[in-house]
Amino acid sequence: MNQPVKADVATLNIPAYVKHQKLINWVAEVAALAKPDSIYWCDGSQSEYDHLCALMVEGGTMKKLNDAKRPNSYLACSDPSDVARVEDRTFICSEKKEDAGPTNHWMEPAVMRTTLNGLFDGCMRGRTMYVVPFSMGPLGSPIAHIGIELSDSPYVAVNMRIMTRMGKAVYDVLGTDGEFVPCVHSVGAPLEAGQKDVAWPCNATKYIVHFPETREIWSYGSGYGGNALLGKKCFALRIASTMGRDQGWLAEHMLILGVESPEGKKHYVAAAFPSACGKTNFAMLIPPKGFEGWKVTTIGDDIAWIKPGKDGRLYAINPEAGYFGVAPGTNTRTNSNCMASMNENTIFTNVALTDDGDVWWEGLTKEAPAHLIDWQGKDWTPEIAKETGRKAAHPNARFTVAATQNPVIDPAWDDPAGVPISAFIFGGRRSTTVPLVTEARNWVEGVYMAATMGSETTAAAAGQMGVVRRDPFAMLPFMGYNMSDYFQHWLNVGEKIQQAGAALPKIYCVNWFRTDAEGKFVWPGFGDNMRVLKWMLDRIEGQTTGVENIFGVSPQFADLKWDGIEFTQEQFDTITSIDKAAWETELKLHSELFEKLHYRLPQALQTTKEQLQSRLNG
Ligand code: TSX
Ligand code: MN
Repeated sequence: MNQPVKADVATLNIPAYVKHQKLINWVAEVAALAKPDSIYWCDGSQSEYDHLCALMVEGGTMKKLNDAKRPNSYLACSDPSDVARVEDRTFICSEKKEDAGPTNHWMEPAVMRTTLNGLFDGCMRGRTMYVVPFSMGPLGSPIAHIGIELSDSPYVAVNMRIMTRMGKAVYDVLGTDGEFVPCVHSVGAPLEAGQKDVAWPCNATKYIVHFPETREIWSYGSGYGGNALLGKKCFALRIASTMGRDQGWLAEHMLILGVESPEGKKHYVAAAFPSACGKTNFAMLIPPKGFEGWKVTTIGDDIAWIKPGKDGRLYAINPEAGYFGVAPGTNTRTNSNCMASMNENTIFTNVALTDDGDVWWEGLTKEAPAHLIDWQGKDWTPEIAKETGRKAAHPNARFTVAATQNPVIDPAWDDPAGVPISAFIFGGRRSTTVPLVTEARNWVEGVYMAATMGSETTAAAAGQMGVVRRDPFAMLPFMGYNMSDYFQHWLNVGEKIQQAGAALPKIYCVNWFRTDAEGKFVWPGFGDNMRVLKWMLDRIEGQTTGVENIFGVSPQFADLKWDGIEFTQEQFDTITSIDKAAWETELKLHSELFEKLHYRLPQALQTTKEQLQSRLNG
């Protein structure tokens, strides 16, 4: 043990089914640098998964939950310092700074490579390096892409098996010279000979680095979520967005859902919301009373890859194969489909442990259990919580679960061709100003809506509460290149669809979060979002008109189906009214954003803002 691995074929343990020399060379190179004790090539099998989980139970990283209550499920609790994505440690290392743009942290690639070479030198000593082959999207789909993650974290390996199509079948698609995105990950905690490991190794120094031109990802120091499961935010959004720009497609921070009417008319929509707006809940929505026979089904809850098809329309896949969702706040009322998904085969991270070996988090039940072990391993009681404000689960605690466990998974969720997108929805959490739903009159106006979308910060997010933060396309933390170039790319995609003579998806702006004078939410509840979805479908089918307002087309009270609830015209007015003074302020904030993004900002968006301003004045 503890002998540095030499980059020779003998110590690499290459399985016979790996026939890709460039890949083998790269694994050898990284091994020579990081110097793991051993290399393990993941095949993606159930027995391998079980074995790695058992290893982690033995090492203290995971606890096995009560098999009678939560079969084949585990709880992992992280180091208290390693609980979320680290945006200020996330870098886009394009050759030119302006290609990363003003919304990203940038460092010169050569400088960053020197830093990384230093950090990664010997960083896997005493550990196993896992070779994790994965496909983002259905294996072999023309919309899918392959990645290989090298990681010294078995927690990463097992989570990747749930979150992606992971396993040796990937090598069949890759062949001898197929393309893959190389992803290197280390927790940055080498072990000296005889040194005992900790439950959650990580490093105070963290780097989440993307090289968009060479399409590489290097991640150091964190074992958590988006920092470590590199297929997700790093690949499927940051790197894929640059691939999309170069190749004419879109990588978006969007859920995809199917809506089917009782008559069997079905449409797919993709929707972007910033964090803390309930994307996963929306993706698994249960239609309310009065909508019997309507069905909502899930394609994906977080990311969409969208490519033009031969007919010119846009087709979307979910590049992921699982959900890595926030647990707190999830319950049978907010998302009973999600709760059902988590009944078994689930990895929980940073939730609390009950005395009978199950899990609990804030918002799971009205009343907390009398005693728990909190996410930091300490005794927790409702009394202690009252005194200290300590949470049983970390607010960013997560579940990792396979998409196939979702009771409302869409039959086409794994279709390599993707599903045709009829509409894009952009939403935010706004207590004022932004009405319930508005349809853009054209593609450019829709892109404007998306570019200027904002959301009020909640307690869960860092910084002040209730401040509107601009989050263009909900992509601010996930953009792999210059935001203004990205706006232009969206405009270009729209032009191409029109040139192909295909129907453009409609674009909507929604806001479920308007409050009344007392600060209470006016919109009745989560399932009621179905009423808005139905109006969109009616619009797509040309069955309802709506009225024009200063920034688009909105429904009148009678245009929505109100069956099953009491909802008054007055309540409707409260959440659809457009306050001119508020919009004056809003437009100033749009101007601020545009000033920040002025370099290469598409003129069409400036013009749209001017038109909006003159309609407001007029
Ligand atoms: O997820 C949410 N969605 C999407 C659901 C399909 N949330 C939770 C956000 C935090 C993750 C929402 N919160 C939504 C929503 O549409 N709307 C609201 C605000 C709201 C909260 C409570 C009620 C209504 C609106 N009323 C009752 O629960 C009775
Ligand atoms: Mn997300």
